[in-house]
Amino acid sequence: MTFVGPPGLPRADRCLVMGVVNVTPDSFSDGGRWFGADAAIKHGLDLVAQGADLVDVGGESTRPGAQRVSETEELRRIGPVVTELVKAGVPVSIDTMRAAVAEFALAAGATLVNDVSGGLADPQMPRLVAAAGVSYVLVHWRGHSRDMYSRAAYDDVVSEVRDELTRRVDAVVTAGADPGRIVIDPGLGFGKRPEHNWPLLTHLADFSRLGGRTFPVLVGASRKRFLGLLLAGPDGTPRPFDGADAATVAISALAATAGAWCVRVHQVPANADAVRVAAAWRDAATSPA
Ligand code: PMM
Repeated sequence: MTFVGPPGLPRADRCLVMGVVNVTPDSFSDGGRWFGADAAIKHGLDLVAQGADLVDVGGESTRPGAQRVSETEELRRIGPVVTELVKAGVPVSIDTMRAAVAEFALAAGATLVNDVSGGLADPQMPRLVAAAGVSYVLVHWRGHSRDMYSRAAYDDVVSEVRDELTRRVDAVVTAGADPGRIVIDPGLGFGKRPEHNWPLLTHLADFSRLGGRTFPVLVGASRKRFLGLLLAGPDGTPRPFDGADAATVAISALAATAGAWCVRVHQVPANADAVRVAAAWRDAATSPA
């Protein structure tokens, strides 16, 4: 796998760290904490000061069971946050399934569109990404959060997710997008049960080669429920999300060692350390002793 990402995005000789700014009242782990624009802007700046290479701003929760927000409300949430972070020189990714929201953010200076629906939620998205010539995170997805577990059935999760991602890449490229600007994400937790996420993680390299093309891979494991379940107490109670940060760091180290291009995380400092450890590990593994 490759650390080289699409043009126009931060570059490093290691896996990048994307810090999460959820401007939502109801996201899984941090809903409500950065809901006001000022708090969200400060949080984004703090994440960069802590070592984030870019910041992912989202105005719609995708936690399991979440209902959709209106486009107007999503724009109201992300607008000032994207605008001010860009003004401060922060590389901004916009986490949205809506072409109109992506379009607003791009006009405000965002450099990456992160669409957890892989272009399925809004048929305008592939065309927008193509016309804008912007980099695009294409995430594996089978349907909206309100009922996504009903679609979480796989015989062979790795090959089915690969096949579905390949079809989405073809659709986005057919709409005119530059394949060199696509980042692939296996979509941990999106239409996946906890047991589906582990084989996806252990086969990350399989997602960097799709349909004869090579792609950078992004991993979004941070604080997800499958980590809380792994770390459940003796009575089976899942570990609360904020007790899953060390497990997230472990995943970041392992994913970066496997060659992931970027990890999307809520807590930056220890993950920024983890990707540096992974880079040293990879370098030593490939250099003569
Ligand atoms: N997960 C969430 C939101 N956006 N984007 C990408 N590319 N990959 C993910 O796995 C992903 C994402 C949900 O997480 P949160 O609501 O806890 O931030």
